[in-house]
Amino acid sequence: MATTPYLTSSSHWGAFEARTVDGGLEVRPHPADPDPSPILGNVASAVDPQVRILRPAVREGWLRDGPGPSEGRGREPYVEVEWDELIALLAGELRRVYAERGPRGVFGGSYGWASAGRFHHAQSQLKRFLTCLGGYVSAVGNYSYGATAVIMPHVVGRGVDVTSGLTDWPVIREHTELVVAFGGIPRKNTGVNPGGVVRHTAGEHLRAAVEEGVDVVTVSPLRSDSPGTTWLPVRPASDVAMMLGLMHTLISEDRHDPAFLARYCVGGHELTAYVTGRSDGVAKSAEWAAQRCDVPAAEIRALARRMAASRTLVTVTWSLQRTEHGEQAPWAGLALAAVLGQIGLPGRGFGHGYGSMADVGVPGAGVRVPTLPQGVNPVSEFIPVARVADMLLNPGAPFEFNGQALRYPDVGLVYWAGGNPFHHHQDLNRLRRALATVDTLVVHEPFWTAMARHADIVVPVTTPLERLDIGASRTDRHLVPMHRVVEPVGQARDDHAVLAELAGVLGVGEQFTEGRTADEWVRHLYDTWTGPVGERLGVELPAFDDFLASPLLTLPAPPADRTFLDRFRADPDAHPLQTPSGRIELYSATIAGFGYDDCPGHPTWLEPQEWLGSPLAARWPLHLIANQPRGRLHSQLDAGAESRRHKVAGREAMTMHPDDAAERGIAHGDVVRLFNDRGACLAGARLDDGVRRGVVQLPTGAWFDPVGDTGLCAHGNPNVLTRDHGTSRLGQGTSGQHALVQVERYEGEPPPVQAHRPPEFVERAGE
Ligand SMILES: Nc1nc2c(c(=O)[nH]1)N[C@H]1C(S)=C(S)[C@@H](COP(=O)(O)OP(=O)(O)OC[C@H]3O[C@@H](n4cnc5c(=O)[nH]c(N)nc54)[C@H](O)[C@@H]3O)O[C@H]1N2
Ligand SMILES: Nc1nc2c(c(=O)[nH]1)N[C@H]1C(S)=C(S)[C@@H](COP(=O)(O)OP(=O)(O)OC[C@H]3O[C@@H](n4cnc5c(=O)[nH]c(N)nc54)[C@H](O)[C@@H]3O)O[C@H]1N2
Ligand SMILES: [Mo]
Repeated sequence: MATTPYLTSSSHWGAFEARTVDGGLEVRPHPADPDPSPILGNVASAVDPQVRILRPAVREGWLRDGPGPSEGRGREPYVEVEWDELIALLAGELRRVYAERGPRGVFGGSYGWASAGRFHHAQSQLKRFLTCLGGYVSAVGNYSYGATAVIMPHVVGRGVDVTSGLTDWPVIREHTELVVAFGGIPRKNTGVNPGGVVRHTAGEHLRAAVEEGVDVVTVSPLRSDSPGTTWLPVRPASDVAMMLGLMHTLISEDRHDPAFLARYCVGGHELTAYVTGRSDGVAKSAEWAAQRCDVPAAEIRALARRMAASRTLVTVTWSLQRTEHGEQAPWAGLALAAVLGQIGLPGRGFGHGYGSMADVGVPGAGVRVPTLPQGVNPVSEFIPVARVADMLLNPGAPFEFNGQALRYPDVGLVYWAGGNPFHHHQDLNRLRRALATVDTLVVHEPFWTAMARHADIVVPVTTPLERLDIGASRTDRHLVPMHRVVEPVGQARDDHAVLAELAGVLGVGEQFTEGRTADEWVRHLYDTWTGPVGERLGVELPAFDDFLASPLLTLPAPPADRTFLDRFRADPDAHPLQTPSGRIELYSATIAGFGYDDCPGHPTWLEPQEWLGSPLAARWPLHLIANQPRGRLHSQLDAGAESRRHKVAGREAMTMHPDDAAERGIAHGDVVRLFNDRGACLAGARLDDGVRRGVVQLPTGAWFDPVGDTGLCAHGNPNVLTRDHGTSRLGQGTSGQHALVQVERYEGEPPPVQAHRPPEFVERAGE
């Protein structure tokens, strides 16, 4: 047997070691990881030629007719070409678009997680390249916490990071008595963070906290989000109503902390007037809340009393803000903690994202990590990232964002590297129509994802297993050498190599590469990092070759004793927040001044269009939760063993309550159809009484598999069903976590899943 030695590498779900045995890949967790993610089970599929793009390819119609809007995207076959031809075609098209439209005609927003590795980070490479060419239209924010990222700077100021600067797990274990967790603390998500963590500790902290007696009350439609104590199966999208009901009990029973509100907050008065109904005539009582959230009023009252009597942490998962009016849940959660008066005390107060990411509550080394400089993009036009289809369908149209009145840019060329919009975006049938409008769509991908299958120019690129890099994350204290474990699959090249060659042809080669090869860049990034960081930390960091020869580099441990907003609590005059008032803004005059009815000046209950309380529920009686998949990261390595293990009947698993299934004649293992006005998808049925009645759960990430032009996805991608609508005019984040749907048993022979097979290839016309 030809066996290579194990070499280290890394992923967003953790570091690992890999070797080849007779050409096949064997992967095992990094020895330093006490709690490796099961998602490592997918890594071996990264080199599977069945799902890899093996050669450069061009859409038949684009090759024949040249650039222009086309319904052929996602429908026509591909012509495989030589690299030289691909580079010439792409360089020619970039030259044309930059000459005819200028940099404002190129969209380089290119959102997505790509792979771990600091130098070969696809977005950084692409943005640096497009900046060399004169710039590009960019995208701001992210899909993860787009609403939070916009609202929280108004509420607690720019200097406070509510997604990673939170109270550390050891402080929670020592001080917290009661956690009220809206969205739970889902263990399934704690393997992941951007760049990866080498030593996973969040899951163990969570388990130990519960074992040591921290009482976690999980407010969620899914029992699996709970670490094990009390489960309150809330109606989806009603959390803000429940939070207001809790605040009402606290205030009306005088269990709140008016002194805290007066000293540390502005807007306590407006909030109280709203909660009690003085301002709008509607008291947000426990009964009022119960009608919306389906948690009985007596339980809401009892919980509020316990919260006031305990050292209480209120946490909100990020999922709650990936919904219509998503700004309200984190804002109301923070307001609830403020009404309790416990913010800034150890183990008490507010958290946002425990169980959303591996590094929440786990401090990093507090130093920057090596990064490829992207240069300064001279183009100021941008979109909020989740408004991409709106931009393509409505160039020039006005839109609002965080107090600004803007217009959508008019782009002709869309260049994507390191993301999968057919994973992350909503209303995928609409996205197809949007992508049909552009002149040219360029996609760099290792795999034949739906995004690659909609591209005009398909650029086959390597995965991290095929290149040398540095694994590191802003919020970890370990760096891992990422070795070249295998040769490039097929004719794949590194993103960097392709862009470097294009840059050369387009006359900006020196600017892009600075005369370094990829490996020289990796060494350069490391060498220029060690000096200042070593000095700052007061340690001697190893030379690059010694780093490469080691399993990992560990930076000194910071104290894990952070308490969110403790300095502010200790002295708000000496440590004011960077808000207009210097205080927590429970009422924001700035936000109120924008005049948005979908995001008023204080946390407000705003009914979404799609929830079980809306008129639409008569037609679409089930609330879909489209959350993160347990068995993979997003759509990455969907064909891998761990991802497939969670599928049912060869399709993504949809989980529903046995009684909802029985009403529809659905049995475990059946193929089902989920549908609404926007589209439909097939899935495999899983029955579980840990799903609240009236709710179905279908995670994101099954590779989109459109069946002709029927609007049906054969594989189970929930984004055919979700609505492409901003959270509000303030944040314009994605609201893809929720949708109303109906589900039925699929009768007859279901269309086969084609997503993991390559597209159709043809010879060039005339050959
Ligand atoms: N309905 C619904 N939709 C959602 C969400 C939800 O809750 N519900 N959640 C949203 C969230 S939080 C997020 S973060 C997004 C995630 O959305 P994405 O980040 O777009 O999803 P990924 O599947 O990680 O896509 C990364 C792509 O990059 C490719 N890739 C990997 N390495 C490389 C490389 O080195 N070079 C290149 N060129 N490509 C590479 C992968 O093969 C993959 O296709 O999805 C969002 N979408
Ligand atoms: N295994 C795995 N882990 C991941 C990822 C992955 O793809 N796979 N992606 C990573 C990324 S990019 C991100 S941004 C984070 C996202 O982290 P989150 O946004 O926290 O993750 P989700 O799984 O989408 O949602 C968490 C839970 O919220 C619950 N929920 C949904 N709607 C409601 C509601 O209206 N009310 C209440 N109370 N609960 C609700 C759902 O039951 C769901 O399981 O996860 C990260 N971790
Ligand atoms: Mo995310």
